[in-house]
Amino acid sequence: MTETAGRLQELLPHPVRVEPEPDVTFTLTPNTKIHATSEDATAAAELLASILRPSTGFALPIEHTTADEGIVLTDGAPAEIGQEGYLLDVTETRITIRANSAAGHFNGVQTLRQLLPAEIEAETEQHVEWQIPGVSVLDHPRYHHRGAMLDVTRHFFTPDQVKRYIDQVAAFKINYFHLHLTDDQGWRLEIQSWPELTTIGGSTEVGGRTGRFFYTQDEYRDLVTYAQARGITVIPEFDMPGHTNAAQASYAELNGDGEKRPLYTGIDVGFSSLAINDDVTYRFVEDVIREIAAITPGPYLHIGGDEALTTSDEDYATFMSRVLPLVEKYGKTVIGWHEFVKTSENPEAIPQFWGTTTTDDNVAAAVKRGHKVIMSPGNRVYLDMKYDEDTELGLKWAGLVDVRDSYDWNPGAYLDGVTEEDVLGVEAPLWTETVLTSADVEHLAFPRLPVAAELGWAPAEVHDWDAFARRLGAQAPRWRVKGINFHAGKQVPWK
Ligand code: TNX
Repeated sequence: MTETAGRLQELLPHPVRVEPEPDVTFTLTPNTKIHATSEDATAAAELLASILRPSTGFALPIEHTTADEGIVLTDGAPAEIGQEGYLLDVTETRITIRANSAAGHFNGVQTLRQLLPAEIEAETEQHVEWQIPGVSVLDHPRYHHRGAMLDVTRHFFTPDQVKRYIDQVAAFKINYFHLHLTDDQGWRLEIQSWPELTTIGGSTEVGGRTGRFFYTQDEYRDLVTYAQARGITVIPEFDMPGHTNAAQASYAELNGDGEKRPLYTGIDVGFSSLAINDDVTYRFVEDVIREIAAITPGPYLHIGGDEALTTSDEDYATFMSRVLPLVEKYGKTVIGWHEFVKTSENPEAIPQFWGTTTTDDNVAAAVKRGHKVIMSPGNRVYLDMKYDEDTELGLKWAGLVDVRDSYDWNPGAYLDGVTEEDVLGVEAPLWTETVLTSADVEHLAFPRLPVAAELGWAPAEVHDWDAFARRLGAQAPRWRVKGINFHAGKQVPWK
């Protein structure tokens, strides 16, 4: 097999159907044009052009007509591939992506990207033959929700660092980016009606470094737009009623005793709580929800709800009974860490399972009431767990999670009482107690983020460790070109 045809065996996530056209190749040239025949197709065409132009040095103009040759993105795919699916056909003269929505076009673009030589990932002009193997691909995801979470509280990441990670996850068809924006150590988003949340609560991080460690609302909007242009919806999280020390350090009135808490730069969890029986708490929460809902086009708002260890069960239920309706009042659907779901009567609300067991009575009962679940089991897809005893970064409270551990589980048959139909998808969180730089992010996320993306997208039938490890290893040349600091562990045969 030629190197070009070999790329058809290396796609990650694995598509539903790949039919090679032997001996056919399409070659990108300085004269190639991109044609996009709808608004949805144009959004993805722009992303495609921005990926292809720097490394090819070609102009690749986008035209809004169809054509017999070149790259054509067009609507009107068969209904069976759904809203996120796509068809990709490569002949000698034409590449066609057909989809029913912008999401489908974005997914097709990411597949096409992997069919080009690894040098396509370069930021400067490369002199290679830009050949693409002849093929007919039909593809659609196993699950709708394929998420990545970044904790920007324990350590702050600048907008450029967040964009770098968004770019990296988009390549694997991740469609939700969950930003963990508030915690004990930091409040990271400007709230105009409570400005000290950021001037005080956004002034430090784990380890005690100080600076302007928050996003203005404009910076947040810009991140949302950046993600959208890659087919990704941002999910903002405001963690409550626990994990709130940064807010309590900013405003005395959020504490029952009227005293500001000291800023916290350690890594303990479970010690803080909003005052459950004070009305000011709910004015505060409503202001936050109103402001964030107004600048978040996506449907979800994540309310945290985890590890409220100093809050009694009764207080926790009281808090949620007042807060969950506020999220709905501002037009958003609730997501929360799975503990909260015991308090929810609205089956639209989504628990995100983060436990390390395969039995959870609350989640099983919620599924019976009609809730769908996002799967983030700590001992499988927590990207901050160490790979092995030698990993310098990371924690190990959920266990050591080597690449194969992160792959060998079935999201649709993992939790007792939670079946394939109950699962909305898979999300890989990256908590950052030990993570300071983009290189650190990449060391923990690569390769386990692509593993989670595979579990969220690929058909269950293709699940096979050896075949997967080979496809994963084949990504390495692309990551080297991009300068991704991946963990080259021994379980994977790296190319
Ligand atoms: C648990 S998982 C937490 C986070 C920590 C993380 C570290 C969850 C919902 N809460 O507060 O950062 O463990 O792995």
